[in-house]
Amino acid sequence: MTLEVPKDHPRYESLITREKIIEGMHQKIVAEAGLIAHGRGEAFDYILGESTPSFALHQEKLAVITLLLADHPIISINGNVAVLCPQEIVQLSQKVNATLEINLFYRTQEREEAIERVLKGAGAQEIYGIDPKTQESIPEISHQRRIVDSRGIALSDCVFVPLEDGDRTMALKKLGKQVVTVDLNPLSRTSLAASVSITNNIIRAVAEMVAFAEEFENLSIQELEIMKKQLNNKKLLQEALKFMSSRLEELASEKNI
Ligand code: PTJ
Repeated sequence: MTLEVPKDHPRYESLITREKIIEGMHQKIVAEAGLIAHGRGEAFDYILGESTPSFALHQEKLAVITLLLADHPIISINGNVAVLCPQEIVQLSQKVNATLEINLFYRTQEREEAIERVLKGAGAQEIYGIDPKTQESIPEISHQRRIVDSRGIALSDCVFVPLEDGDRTMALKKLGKQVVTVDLNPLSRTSLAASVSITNNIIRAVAEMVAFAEEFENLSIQELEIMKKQLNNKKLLQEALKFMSSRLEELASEKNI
C-alpha cells in the first residue's frame, strides 16, 4: 500500500478502496483509465449516500433472478472488478452457476495474467477469455472487447458486465443476449441500455447479490418467474434518478448548508 491511512480518518473506507485501485494499477491489474472510472463512480456514490437504497436492493434481486433463470450465464471481469470484490464475484459465480470470463477494454496479456492470478487466489476454478485457442471476435464491437471466449460470452444468453462501456452492452443486446450491469452512473449508456441495471457501488452490490443468490437457491423456476414479473428494470432505473435528485434537493436545503 502506498499510503498509510489512519483508522480514525473520516474517509477511511473510501481512502482504503482508492489505495487498492492505485496498487492494482501498479500491479498491472487495473488499467490507468480504471482510476478515472473509479473517481467518477465515487462522485455518484457520494450522491447515493455511500449506502444501498431500497431501489438498488430490488435491482439486485432482479439481476440475481435473471442470472439464475439463464441457461448459460457468464460474468465478465475487468481490472476494477478484480481489485474491488474478487472473493464476492467468485462466490456469486458459484451461486448462480456462471463462469467468469476476463474481457478487457485495455487488453494486454500481462493484465490478463495478473487478473487470472487474482481470481484464482480468490477461489475461481475455471476462467474463460485467456486461452487464444478458444477466442473469437464479435463483429459488432470495434475495440479489444470484441475478442470473447467461444465457450463463454459467445455462447451465453445472459452476460453480467459490471463497470462496462456502452458499446459492448449495446452489441451484446443486439446479439440477443440479456445484459446485467452495475454502474453508479444511472445515465451512462450501459445503465440505459442494459436489460437489468444496478445503480450501486459494486463493492456493496456483489456482496448483496451473493446473499440474494443464497436466499433464492431453492426456489423453482416458476417461483423465480413470478418474482421477476414483479420487478421492472426501467421503473427501478427511474427510481434511482429520482432518489439521487431528491437527495441533492435535501442536501441543498437550509438545514444542511
Ligand atoms: O479493465 P479494463 O481494461 O476492461 O477497463 C475497465 C474500465 C472501467 C477502465 C473501462 O471499462 C471503462 O473505461 O469504463 P468507463 O466507460 O469509464 O465506465 C465505467 C463506469 O463504471 C462509469 O460509469 C462509473 O461511474 C462506473 N463505476 C466506477 N466505479 C464504480 C462504478 N460503478 C459501480 N461501482 C464502482 N465502484
